[in-house]
Amino acid sequence: MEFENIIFKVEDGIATLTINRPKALNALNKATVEDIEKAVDYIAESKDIQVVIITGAGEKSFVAGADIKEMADYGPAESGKWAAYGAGVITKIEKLPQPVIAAVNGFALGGGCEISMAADFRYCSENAIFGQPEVGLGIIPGFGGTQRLARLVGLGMAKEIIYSSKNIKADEALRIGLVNKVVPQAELMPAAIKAAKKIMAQGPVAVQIAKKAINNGINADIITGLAFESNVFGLCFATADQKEGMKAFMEKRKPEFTGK
Ligand code: CO8
Repeated sequence: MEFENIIFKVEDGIATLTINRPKALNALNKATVEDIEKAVDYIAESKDIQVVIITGAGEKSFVAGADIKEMADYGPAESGKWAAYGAGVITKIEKLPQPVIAAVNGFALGGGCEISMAADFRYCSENAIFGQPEVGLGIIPGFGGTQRLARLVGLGMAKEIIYSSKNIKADEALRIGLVNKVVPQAELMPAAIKAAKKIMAQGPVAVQIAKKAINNGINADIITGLAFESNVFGLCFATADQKEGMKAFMEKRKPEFTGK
């Protein structure tokens, strides 16, 4: 696969998608979002990829938002179309069957914060800065920020961040639950890979079913979510991994999962 604005590699079951426009602090122009979509579509069909890590090139920025220069002269129709397309690609990331970790290595502003929030969880470097600065540009978050931020950090916190274009530094991001871990820049990718490997040591089918149950439930009422959980809990017992996982427990050994 050929890409212009991302670096995509797969190694030992881990796909790393690096957004790579460092001169523009990895801002998302259309060509970059198209690259991301192509890689995400590939990942969704892959049987070899078990975990995905999304990061940005360089040590300054994860993604500094949608490309302001590209959209500055848009009218309502064009900008609405762009927002719907970008939001759709970001939702594809959220819906990937595999767990996705965002390794946020610097600015995660606007569309950058929004991409990171579509991951299952976020680790960041000490210099990371999160924010939704759109209202300062006379627009609002358009790649899912008004929806996902409130779900992640609560209504009041999300409203303050969005209404005031407030920058959230790494330590505050950790305090409000936007990231799970803050590490020095050099330790960011090793920490994300370590988290990926810990996930890969579990039953792969079970991990993907758990992701589906959590994501379906968060967007539904609890009764619907619990019903979905019971149904897919039952499905786990149709897998070889369930037989192996429980047998290994009883035989006091490590399970050897096959992902079937
Ligand atoms: N778009 C385009 N170019 C950018 C962007 C961006 N979002 N961010 C940085 N760049 C470019 C700069 O223009 C500059 O380019 P050049 O050297 O050619 O002038 C280069 O990157 C380096 O940036 P700075 O010189 O500004 O670097 P600083 O270290 O001084 O500042 C900041 C870093 C604070 C990150 C600053 O660049 C900044 O504020 N960037 C914009 C952040 C922002 O407002 N992001 C939100 C964008 S809007 C958005 O994401 C909406 C998403 C939904 C879209 C819906 C579509 C309709």
